[in-house]
Parts: sequence; structure tokens; C-alpha cells
Amino acid sequence: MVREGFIEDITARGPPVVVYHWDADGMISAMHIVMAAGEDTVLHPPKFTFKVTREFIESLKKSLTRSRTILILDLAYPGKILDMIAKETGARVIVVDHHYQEEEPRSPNVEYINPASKGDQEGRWPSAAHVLARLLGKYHPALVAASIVGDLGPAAKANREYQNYMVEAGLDPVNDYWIIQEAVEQLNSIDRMGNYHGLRWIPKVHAIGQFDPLKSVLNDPLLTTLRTQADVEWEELVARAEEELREEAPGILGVVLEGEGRHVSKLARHLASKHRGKIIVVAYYASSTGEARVYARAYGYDKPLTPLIRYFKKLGYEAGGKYQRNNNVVGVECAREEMEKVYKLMIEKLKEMAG
Ligand SMILES: [Mn+2]
Repeated sequence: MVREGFIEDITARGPPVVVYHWDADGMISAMHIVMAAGEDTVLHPPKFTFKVTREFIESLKKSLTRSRTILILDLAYPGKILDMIAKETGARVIVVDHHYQEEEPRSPNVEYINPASKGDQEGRWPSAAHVLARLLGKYHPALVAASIVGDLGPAAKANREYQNYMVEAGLDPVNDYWIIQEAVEQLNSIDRMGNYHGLRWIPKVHAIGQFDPLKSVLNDPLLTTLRTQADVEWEELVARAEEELREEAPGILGVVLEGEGRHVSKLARHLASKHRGKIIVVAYYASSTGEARVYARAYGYDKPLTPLIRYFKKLGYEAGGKYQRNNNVVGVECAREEMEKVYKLMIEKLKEMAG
């Protein structure tokens, strides 16, 4: 599926502006664009949110001074949002992705490159960077392998595309998996610590002038520092959470915490798995990004928590969640000042739902 002239095409009217997911796959995808299109490429990731805000659109417009093309990588924005981006910016918008996309009207103003949009049972499109690699025909195999490990975790070892990239990189898919996992952990530290500067620069730093971009990711001092910081903070946070977790009502355990990193989702998951059958409510403020969140999560609990979504939306909050096997979770966003209030409201509503 190599598309001849793809890079010439997207750079014809100036260097492209690249919008990408803040995980390993997103950053590795961005690195491949920089490697192909050059260091003038403008990196413009969102600030760790899937919400496309007015502020983001305005900043995107400003970043288009020398460009007429926006590439959106590894982000499954709805058609309506993409259409809005195209109309508001007047730029050519190209999406390169591998996420399943619900059937919805697609924007005629947007070009979609997503071979997995209708599903991918065989795992042929395990990462966005892999889609790009196929498109460009030029890629760094170990990095593309890392993008797959980033999305699939250890399940990547059984994935054909991952295996092929590893062999191409001169690595053993199973015995050398840990090296790739290390690189993924390095890249994921950006997300864990909410380091936006890193998110904007890391893909360029490792794409330009590197003899071996995989090694440079492994040795990157910023990533290494962020990762250590995230690990230390995580350990402390778990200890504090265990100590301060209190029974708010029969079957409902809760805790209010804050820290620098973006740990709330992982913390709710961790506590819920340690206290199966109970509902865990975690209120957490992350100073790195200024996000306040209140999560409810439960494992081994057979009633859905999802009625909380409607309840909080009615109150004017941003809320979302899932009710699937092993995934009974609701998250509410709020201002820092309101976090305690939202926490209390959630406990009350949960009591009502249980009773
Ligand atoms: Mn991905």
C-alpha cells in the first residue's frame, strides 16, 4: 500500500502540522513524519485530552502560518470534529489511524487513511505507526515494533506484524521483547507525568540526526527522569491511598488525593482490583496538567456504575465511562475547587443507586 509521492504531496504547500496521540504509538507516528518530511515539521499535539477545545483550534490556526496541511495521527476524532477542524482552519486535513470507527457521516473535507476503521479481526493494523510505515515505505522497524507493543502490550508477541518488524530490526520477537518494552515505558512517561514540553519535542529530538532512534529513546535523559519520577510518585501514591482509603458507605470505599502526575485512572484500577466486589471512588488532582477527576470503578460487582454519567452530565459536568466485562468505570471532570463536592455527590448518588 506504499503511496508514491505521499511526503512530496503533504509538504508541497509547506511543512505539515502534525496532531498526534500522546502515547507511544502517537509519538512514534509523529517521529516517522518528521523523519520523512524534515525538521520543519510543526508538532502540535493536544494537551492530553481527546476533547477538541476552542483554545486548541485557535492554537492550531496559529501553527499554520507556513503550512496548508494538517496530519492527525492515531486519534479517532469523530467525523463532526474533523469537519470542524477542516472548516475552521481552511487546511487540508489528513487522518492516519487504526482505530475502529463507528459508522458515521464522514467529512468530505477530510482524507481518511485507516485500513482498520471497519474492524481488524486478524490484527493486521496493530498501530498507527504501522499504517504510516506501509504508506511511506520507509520506516524504523524497531520503533514500529515499539508502537505495536505500546498499544497491545505483551499480546504483541503473538502479532504477525510485530514479529516481522522485530526480525527486520535484527531482534528476536520474544527474547528481545523487553528492549522494546523499555522504549515504550520511556515514551509513556510523558503521559504519566503530563509533560507537555516533552510531548512537543520528543518526536523531533529522536527523529533528527540520530544514528539509532531506538537507542536514543532508551537513553533520553528527560524520559528517564520522568519515568523515575512517575514510578516514585506512583509508589508513594499507592501507599497513601491504601492508608487513607475509608469506607464512605457499606460497600463503597473512597479517597481524595493529589500529586503531580496523571495517575487517577491507574489508581482507580489498582484499588478496585485490590478490593474486589466493592465500589472504589477516587478523587485526584494532577498538578502537571491541572486536571481534577473523580472516578468510580468496581471489579466483581454486577451492577453498572454508568447511571452516574447521566447524573453528572445533567449537573453540567463532563462525564464518561463504560460498562463491560472487567470494565465498570465512570470518570467525571471538574475544577479543582469542586473536586470534594463532586466526590461527595458521587458517594451520595452511589448510595442511592445501591439502596
Ligand atoms: Mn494507536
